[in-house]
Amino acid sequence: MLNVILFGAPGSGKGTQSELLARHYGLQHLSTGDLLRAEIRTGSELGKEIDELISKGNLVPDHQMVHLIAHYIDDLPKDCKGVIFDGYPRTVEQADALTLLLRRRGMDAVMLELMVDEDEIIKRLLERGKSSGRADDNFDTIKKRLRIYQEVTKPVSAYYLRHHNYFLINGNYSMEQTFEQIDTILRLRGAKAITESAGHTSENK
Ligand code: B4P
Repeated sequence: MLNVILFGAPGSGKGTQSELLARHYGLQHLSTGDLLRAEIRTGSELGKEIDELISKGNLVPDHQMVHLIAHYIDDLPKDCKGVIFDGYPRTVEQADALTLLLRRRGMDAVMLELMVDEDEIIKRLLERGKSSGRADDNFDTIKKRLRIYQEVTKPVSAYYLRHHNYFLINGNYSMEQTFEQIDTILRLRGAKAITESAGHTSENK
């Protein structure tokens, strides 16, 4: 299985690149942000608590996130080729939990960190805010999320660097150019792209 952690600051393009990768390699895409927003839309008590946190730019507590990920991994289909973890882990505790959950199943994960300049991030998120309807896509909340990212989330990359499962991607380029960098790394690691033709799926050598 090919498990990829797409890591980076808010707005660095994790969701965008995850969608391209999921299509190209036939991987499952787990966006914790999307999962949390889906819970908010149900109107449940849990959803209300999550809404309160996310809209103010805070992280959801580790125990809730770990619970969610454990269920997700348990429910993966038998023929799963791998998972893209988009937005998880965001703390060292979450990284520890993921390592254990994967190790129990004889798996590991590679981290790809998207590095993007702060000015570019703010520009992208303000642009996204014009149509996203997301309560966290405004200047003050973006600045707060970037601060939390530096203090709490960024140390997670050192964790993967120590285990030699880490690659740095320059995410300042266009979506296509950024994807090319990721694709090159994954191909060098032996990943195979899928191509859909005439109703069947075949693998590129
Ligand atoms: P997420 O939903 O994960 O989203 P994000 O960090 O805001 O954005 P992402 O990096 O995916 O950027 P995108 O591709 O959209 O997090 C939301 C919140 O959920 C968190 O703040 C937190 O509260 C909570 N949460 C999620 N996971 C959690 C966890 N594990 N623990 C605790 N809390 C958690 O790109 C941004 C914009 O840029 C888009 O409009 C896109 O079109 C554009 N763009 C992307 N790439 C571009 C490029 N190369 N050039 C130009 N524009 C580009």
